[in-house]
Amino acid sequence: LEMELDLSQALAKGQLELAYQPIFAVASGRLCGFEALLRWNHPRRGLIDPAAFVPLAEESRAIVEIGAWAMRRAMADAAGFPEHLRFAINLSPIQIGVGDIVATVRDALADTGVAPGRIELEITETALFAQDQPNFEILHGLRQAGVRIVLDDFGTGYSSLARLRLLPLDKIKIDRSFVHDAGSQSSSEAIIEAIAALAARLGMATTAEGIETQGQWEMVRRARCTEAQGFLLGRPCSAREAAALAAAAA
Ligand code: G
Ligand code: G
Ligand code: MN
Ligand code: NA
Repeated sequence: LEMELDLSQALAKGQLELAYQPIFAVASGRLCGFEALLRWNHPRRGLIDPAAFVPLAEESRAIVEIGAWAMRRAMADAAGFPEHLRFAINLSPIQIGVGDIVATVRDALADTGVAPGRIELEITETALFAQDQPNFEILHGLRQAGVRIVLDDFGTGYSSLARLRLLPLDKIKIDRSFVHDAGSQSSSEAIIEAIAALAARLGMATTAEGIETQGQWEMVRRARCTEAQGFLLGRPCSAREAAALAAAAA
C-alpha cells in the first residue's frame, strides 16, 4: 500500500527512468535497435524492476500516464540516434483498453519528430487477446500511424501462428522460456525453429529473447531468427551508454 502511494507520485517526482537493452540482427551480428525498459529509482528502496511495480501501476491505472511518459521519453531519445536503429516500447493492456492509445501515439510521434517506422510497440499475447477478440481497430489505427507492431512473450499464451496471421503484426518475440530450455530440451529448439520459419513465411520477423550463453546464440542462428536480445549480447543500460554503443557500432 505504501508502495502504491509512492508510485502515484513517482512520475511527478522524476523517479522513473528508462533503460535501453540492445537488440542485434542475427545474420550480421549488428546492432539494430533497443528495447526501452522502465526503472523506478525509489528514494529508500533503490532501483526497482518493472516486474515489481508495473502490475501495481496497472491495478491503479497509473500505467496510463506512466506509459505515455515512457513512450514520449523513448521517442525523444530515439530521435537523437542514427536513423537505422529502431526503438521498441512496451504497451500495457491497460493503455490499450483505457483512453485513446492511437491518439497518444500520434501525438508523441508529432511532438518528438521521430520517424514512425523506427518505433515498435510491443504488445503481449495475453494483452492482445484480453477480450477474446483482439482489437483490430486499434491495431490498424497504430499501423496507420506508421509504427510497427510486435507481439511480445509469444508462446506463453494461447494463440497459434495460424490465428495470429489475421493480425497486422510485424514481428514476434519468442519468449525467453523457450530459449532457456533449448540447450536441455531439444523440443524447445525445434519449437523456436518452427516459429521462426512459419513467421518468415507469413512475412513477419522474429526476435529471440533471453540469450545468455554462446550456445543459445548459436542456436538462434541455426534457427534463423531475425533478431536476438539477452544478457550475453547486452544488458539494459542508460541512454548515454546506449548512444556510446550506437556510435561504436556505426
Ligand atoms: O526490465 P524487466 O525485464 O524487469 O521488465 C519486466 C517487464 O516489465 C517486462 O515484461 C516488460 O514488458 C515490462 N515493462 C518494462 N518497461 C515497460 C513499460 O514502459 N511499459 C510497460 N507497460 N511495461 C514495461
Ligand atoms: O517481457 P519483456 O520481454 O518486455 O521483458 C524484457 C525483460 O527481459 C527485461 O526486464 C529484461 O531485463 C529481461 N531480460 C533481457 N534479457 C534477458 C536475459 O538474457 N535473461 C533474463 N533472464 N532476462 C532478460
Ligand atoms: Mn518487451
Ligand atoms: Na518479452
